[in-house]
Amino acid sequence: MTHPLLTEDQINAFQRDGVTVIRGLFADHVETLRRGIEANMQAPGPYASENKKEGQTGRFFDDYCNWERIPEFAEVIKTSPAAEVAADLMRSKSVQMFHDHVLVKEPGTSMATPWHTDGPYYFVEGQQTVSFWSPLDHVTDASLRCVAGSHRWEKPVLPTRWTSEESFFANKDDYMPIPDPDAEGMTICEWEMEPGDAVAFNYSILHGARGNTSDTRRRAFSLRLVGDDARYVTRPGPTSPPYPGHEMQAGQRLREDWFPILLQR
Ligand SMILES: O=C(O)CCC(=O)C(=O)O
Repeated sequence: MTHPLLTEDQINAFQRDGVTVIRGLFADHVETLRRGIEANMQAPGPYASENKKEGQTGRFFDDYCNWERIPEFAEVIKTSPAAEVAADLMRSKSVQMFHDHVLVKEPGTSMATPWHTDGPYYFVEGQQTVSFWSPLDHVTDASLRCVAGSHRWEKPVLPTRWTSEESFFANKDDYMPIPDPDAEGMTICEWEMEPGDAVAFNYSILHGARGNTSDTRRRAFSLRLVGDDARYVTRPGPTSPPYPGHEMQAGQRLREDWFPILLQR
C-alpha cells in the first residue's frame, strides 16, 4: 500500500519526470530540523562552506554529512516518514542512507545555486535514488527548481565548483555543458512551499535555485537516500562528499556500517 502522504500519480510523476513535491513530509519535524541547522551553523563540520563570489551580498552557508554528530538530524532520519516515502517513490524494497546536506540563504543573498546535477559528484550510481529538499521557512522565489525529465538525458551534466565555476574533475569531455534551462525553454518544476514540505528528485535531475532576495531566511535540509540498484562507482578524483578511507570497490553496495539501511521490505 502506498504511503498516505503519496498518491500513485505522484509516484508516476517521480518516475516520469524525476521530480515531484511531497507536502508535509517533515511537517512534524520542522522545529527539530531548525534546531539541528542552528547546531550545525554554530559548529560547522570540515566540509562547511560559505558560497560567495566577488561583489555578492548576503550569506549562503552549506555543510553536509553531519547526521551522525547532530542528534536532531539522526532523529528525523529515523522517525520521519522519509524512508517509507522514498521506498514507494523509487519502487525499491530497501532504502539506504547516503548523507544529509544543509543549505542556508540568509535574507538578501544574491548568489543563485548554479544549475547542476548531483549524480556526477557522487560515488554512487543507480536508477533508484532520491533527494528530499525541504525548506524550513516559507519559500516562493528561493525554492528549488528542477528540470523535468533531465534524469533521462543521455550524457551527464558537467559538474563544476559552485563559486569558481571550474570543472570538478579533469575529464571535462565526458559531460554535456551545463544548459541554461530558462533560456532554452525547458520545463522547470518549482513550487511555493511551506516548512516541512519536500521536493523529491532523482540524483540525475538538473536543478538550481535563485538567490534569496526576500527578508526572511531560507533554511533547507536535504536528505539523500538510495535504493536497491545503487552501487559504488569510481570517479576521476575525490568525490563530493568524499568519505575518505571508505575502501569500497566498484560495483559494491554502499557499506552498511557507514550508510545504514533505513528500511527493508
Ligand atoms: O538549496 C539549494 O539552494 C540547492 C539545493 C541542492 O542543490 C540540493 O539539495 O541538491
